Parts: sequence; C-alpha cells; structure tokens
Amino acid sequence: MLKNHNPYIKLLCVVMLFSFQVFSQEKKEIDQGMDEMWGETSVINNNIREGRGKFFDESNFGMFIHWGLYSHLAGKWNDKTYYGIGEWLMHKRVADISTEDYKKVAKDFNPTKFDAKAIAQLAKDAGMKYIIITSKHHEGFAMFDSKASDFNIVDATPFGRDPMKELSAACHELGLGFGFYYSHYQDWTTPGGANGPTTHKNGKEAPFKDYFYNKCKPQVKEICSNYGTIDFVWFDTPGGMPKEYVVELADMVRELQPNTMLCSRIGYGLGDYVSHGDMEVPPTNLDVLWESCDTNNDSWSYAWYDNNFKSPKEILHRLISTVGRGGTYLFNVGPNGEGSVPKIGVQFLEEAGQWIQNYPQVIYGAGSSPWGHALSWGDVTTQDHSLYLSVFDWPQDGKLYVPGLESEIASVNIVGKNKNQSELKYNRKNNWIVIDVPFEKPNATVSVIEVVLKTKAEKAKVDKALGIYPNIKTEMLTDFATVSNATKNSVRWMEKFGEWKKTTQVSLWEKNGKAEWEVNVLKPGYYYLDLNYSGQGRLVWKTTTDEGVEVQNQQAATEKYNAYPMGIIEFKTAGKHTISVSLVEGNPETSSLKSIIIKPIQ
Ligand code: FHN
Repeated sequence: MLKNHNPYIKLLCVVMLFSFQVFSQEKKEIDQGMDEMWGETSVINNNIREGRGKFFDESNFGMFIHWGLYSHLAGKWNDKTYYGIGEWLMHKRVADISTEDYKKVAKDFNPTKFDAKAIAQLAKDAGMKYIIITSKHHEGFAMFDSKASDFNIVDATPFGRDPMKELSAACHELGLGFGFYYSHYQDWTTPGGANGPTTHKNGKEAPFKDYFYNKCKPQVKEICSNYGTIDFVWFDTPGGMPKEYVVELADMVRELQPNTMLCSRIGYGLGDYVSHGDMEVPPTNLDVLWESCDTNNDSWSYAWYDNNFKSPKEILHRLISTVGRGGTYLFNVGPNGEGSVPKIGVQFLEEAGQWIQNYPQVIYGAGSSPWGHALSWGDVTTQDHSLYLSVFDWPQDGKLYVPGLESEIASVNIVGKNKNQSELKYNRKNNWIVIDVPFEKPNATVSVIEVVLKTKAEKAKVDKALGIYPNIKTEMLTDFATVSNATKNSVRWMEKFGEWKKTTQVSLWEKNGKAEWEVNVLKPGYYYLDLNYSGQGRLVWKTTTDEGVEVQNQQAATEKYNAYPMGIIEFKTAGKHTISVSLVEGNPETSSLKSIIIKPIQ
C-alpha cells in the first residue's frame, strides 16, 4: 500500500471504492517522491452544480498545459535522454540534477515562439472551454512574474516577459475560462519545500513553514491577484502537507477569487471537485463533480522523443467516455522550449475539435450514460429526451445492438444527416433494441445515433447487465464482477516513469474462490472465451455458466496482463446468465485476473 503521511487521506473517500495496491517493483519509486502525487479524492460538497460549479459541470472539456523550464530540457540532461514524464527530469529518481545546476538552465530558456493567442485559439478550436496552465511545478520555477522568488521567467531568463499575463488575457478575450496549476507542497529548489533542500544557504535548518510563508503563500496570492478572474486553482500532490497550511491557502484563495474552483488535490477534502488519478477514465459512473486529467502523448511536459500522440478518434473516445461516466475531461498539451505546441498534437486536437463542432450536443451540458458503463461498440451521453450513442466500432453487418433499453422510443436517427434521410428502423428483441444501420459508417471518426425517448433521457429505464453481443466482442472487467473467496482491488503501476496504469483485478484466490458476472445474452450459441490475466508459470482457469457449461484450460502467464484463449463457451438460451471464473492451478497470490472477453464466432 502507499505510504500515507497524512491521517486524513486514510479516511474513507467518496469515490475510492477499492484500496490501492501498488506492484512491489514500483514501491521504491513511490517511497522517493511519487507518493506525493496521490491527492485527497474527497471534496467539500456536491451542491455547487448550480453555483460556481456550473461552468465546470457544463463545459466537460478543458485544456491542461504543462510548460516550464523542464520543457527547455525536453527530457535530456548532459546528452542523456531520460524516458518518462519530462517535468520530473530534475528529480533524484530521474537525472538527479542539483539545485544549483538546474537554476543555471534558466539562462538559456528563451521561448520566443510562445504565442498566447495561438494557444488560446487552439483550445477554442479544439472545443475546449478553459485552460489550466502550470504556474509553478514541483521544481519550483515560476512561469510568471513573481516578487516572492526571482527564480521566475521574467527575472531569471532572457525571455523577460510574463507569458501568464499574455495567456490569461488571450483566454479572457476569446471567452475561455482560465486557471493555474500550482505545486503547493513539493518544491525541489526552495529550502523547506517538500523534497527540496532541507537547509538554507547559511546552513540553518529549513522547515516547511519557511517555504510556505516565503514562497508558496505569497506566490499563490500573486497568481490569484494579478491575472483577472481565475476560474480554477489546481493544486497538486498535497502529500504530507500539514492541514493548517492547506486550510490557510484555501481560505486565501476563496477570499481573493470567490468563484474559483479548487480541485481535490489541494488535500484534506477542501476541493470543489474530484480530480481522478492521472490518465485514468474510470469504468463506472461517479455521482460527484469530477475530472479526468490526461495527456496528449505519454509525458505531461514536452520531451523530444515523445511523439506518441493520441489520435483524434482516441481523444474523442476518452472525452466521450469521461462525459458518459459523468465527468469532465482535462486534456494536456506540452509546449516545447521555444513555446510552441508540437505540430502533430495541434493537428489531432484541431481534428477532434472539428468533430465536436458538428456534434456539440454529445459533449456540452451532456449528462452521463444511464447504463453506468461503456457499451461494447462505444458510449452514451444524454441530453433532454435523447440518448446519444457514439459508435467507435461501427458494425460490419448493418445491426447496432443496444442491450437492456426498456424505455419507450419516439425515434432513432443518425445525427448529422439530412433530417429525412436520417431516421433508422429498429425492433425489439427481448430487452434489446436492434437498429438497422447503413453498412457505411456515417462519420469516418465517430458516428452518432440519437435515440429519442418518450421520457427524459436521465430517467431512461435500462437493464445494466453487461450485454453479450452477436456481432462484437465484449470485455467484462473485474470491476463488474461479484467476488467471493478471493480479493478484488485496484492496482496501479508505472510503465515509463510517471506514466501510470491502473486496473481492477482479482487475486489471492482461496478454496472455492470465484469472480462472477451477470450477463444479458441476445443470441444463444457458441462464443470464444478469452481471459485477461497476469501471473507466473502456467495457470489453469475454469469458467462455468449457470447452465452448467464448463470451459477449463491451461495457458501461459507473464507479469504483464495479456488475453489468452480458453476455448469455446456456449449459451444455450437467451436472457440473463451468470459466468464465473476460478483458478484451478497456479499461485493463488500472483494469479491476477483482469477481465474476461466473449467474442462472437464469425
Ligand atoms: O507529479 C505530477 C505530474 O508531474 C503531473 O503534473 C501530474 C498531472 O496530473 N500531477 C502529478 C502527479 O499526479
């Protein structure tokens, strides 16, 4: 488990359904600073949707920007490339750069291509409603004009301008919201800051209080005073920051910017909305104000090698799924040392934005999916009487299957087509809707089908059981399984440094241990069955249905999650069934089941 310095973080959180477990090989990294990243995930209240939370709640899409001195270094130090999140380059777990050496970098930081208007315009064209930018990250360099510390872009670099002035003005001019990221606890170059120097230059011990009153609080005052209206203050990694300081900071921000939204990473439940774990879109709906922050490639800040940009379709997929789960998507770009956003990132964001311009009703002000989870071909958002089915995997056989929709339907249409060409025929089979769709997908990126109900979409009557589709595979995560005599929890691990992955899994299998899913089968017959798991050696798994069908097989295992074919499973009848999986042979501790996959045989 993560090491928590803060007793409050141990309190039951609103959205923490399961305890976090971190793979042992990552423990070392966590002990040395990465633990500061897990902020408090509870919030003060959920009654601000009509007040200061309205803008956040309805926008559903914002731009995050990680930009700082580290952008100039671009993931490289002394000719060596360090792979992982670029803004951590200085940290001892990465290039281990001394404060003295790091400060010298400022002399060469001259982002002359920075164009605030162009960045604000990019956010607008991408369909984003606000920008939140790093004013100071963990390494302590202020990207704004600061009287509290001269380690800032105006005083310490040849650039000599305050880009935050320019960006806040550009956002306000374009009618975008604006906010600041500020690392309040960690400051690696300031005496007293968490993971920073422990003594002052004169050798005197530097307690956290010194950093807090000399730098953190005065700088937060500056960002809340000198840039007009601030819609967000996004504090990050509260770690073990003592409560009294967090309260003092929150009180000051609320006084200076009464309408600002604080994210939960301020700590101690003092935020207005929950900020989820990095790069994570949760599988089930959450009924609080919450956000998922994600990045357009792998690192948050610019790294010279990192061109693994999410495609326009992937951006839309993650955005729509976040809105479908009831959240807001904060999507990051990392301008380079010259101040410009990498070209591929710009192009993909603009393409995603063009799609949104044609389908605004799917995103803005849209409500969550009544299914409470994604469907096999895509996801659902709602508005008024309409369910918007965003189809990421267009069916090849002219049938779109919608499981468990029991409400009365007024009409079904393709969105974006000429009105009298757009109406689609559908019929009901058991509690499924089967829609006749054209073979050619209506939109090359993501097609949208609108199902107009006779009731309000938020009141739609839906059977939430996971559907087994006749024409597309269904992956059933262990999040949706009922588990007995085994342990279900969430695990997180880093792929590259700082690039977090998370999954729910079942392990610690006891005698008679099983994970069981309820499913809704439309078409009886044979299906392929795969299990996705990690483990050691060879494992034997048994899958059983309520109709007495058994599939047992042995397959290899590795420490990485992988889907392995188990054989063919049969559903003898349509309707509701249960499928359960148990471990027959293998190490009960390390055998970790992530999901089961049922595929039609074609
Ligand atoms: O440590 C930071 C990281 O560099 C980045 O800023 C992310 C963005 O959410 N926040 C912290 C880790 O959670």
